[in-house]
Amino acid sequence: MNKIALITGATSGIGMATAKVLAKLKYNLIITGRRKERLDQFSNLLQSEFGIHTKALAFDIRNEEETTAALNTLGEKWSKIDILINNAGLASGTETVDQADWTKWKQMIDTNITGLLFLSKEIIKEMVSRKQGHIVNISSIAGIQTYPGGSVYSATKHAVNAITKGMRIDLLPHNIKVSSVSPGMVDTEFSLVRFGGDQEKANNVYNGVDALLAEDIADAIEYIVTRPAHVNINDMLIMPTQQADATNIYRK
Ligand code: NDP
Ligand code: 8X3
Repeated sequence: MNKIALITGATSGIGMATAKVLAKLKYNLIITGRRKERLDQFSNLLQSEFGIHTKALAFDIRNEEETTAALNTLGEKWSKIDILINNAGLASGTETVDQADWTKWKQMIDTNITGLLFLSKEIIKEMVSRKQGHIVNISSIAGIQTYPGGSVYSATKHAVNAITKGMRIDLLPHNIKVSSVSPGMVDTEFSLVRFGGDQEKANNVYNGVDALLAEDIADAIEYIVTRPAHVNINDMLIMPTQQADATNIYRK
């Protein structure tokens, strides 16, 4: 029987590329995101292109009731999740702390931390009862380094790193692997979202840089989830060649 993976935030970018990689490995996939039409279209594509079963769950990960309702539809067929990819997340704005936009801060905290925790908690229960599972949390270079205008986004990714380490310790007796991937700049919809749909500002982020592609991160995730049972990759920090760290970028 095919194994099952759940990927949050599979309507674009890293989540979408990861879904394709896991579909190629013949995982049946639960994919999530808010944009239902995109999700359903992608679900159909995965079925036809890779011959796998899929379940598309459209919900806002910040909303506990929506998340619970979505997970309650999994039933016997879909509840035994082998791999959980906690990918849904965002940065919103680049305001300095004195110019705080509370709504944006709250959106990042509620999505990147609270949403990740709430969904994981439900899925971990089943993994513990079966004594098997692998959780991969998508963190960031921002989880290691804070940069101007990135305080709260960076705080959320520092939190993801703390949660990853805590999960790894707590789940040690239950044979559950916990990994994280920490990318630098990846050319996805991330910057478009960060700048509220301003395409020009988003393009400027990647100006003169060969940024990472979503497929590069999916490739790393493929490596992480295909290691032998006795090997766990704790974290992978992956940068574009032209980016040394969060603030040192060489632009051609
Ligand atoms: P994208 O904007 O392309 O994808 C983000 C995904 O998250 C979308 O599928 C989106 O789905 C989902 N999402 C966002 N908010 C919610 C929500 N409230 N409820 C449910 N789903 C949500 O960006 P990336 O692929 O780049 O980002 C994926 C992860 O990678 C994020 O955690 C990000 O922080 C991290 N990352 C990104 C980097 C980059 O440079 N791109 C670098 C390092 C880390 P929908 O809009 O349909 O809800
Ligand atoms: C996204 C990369 O450098 O904007 O996590 O924080 S960065």
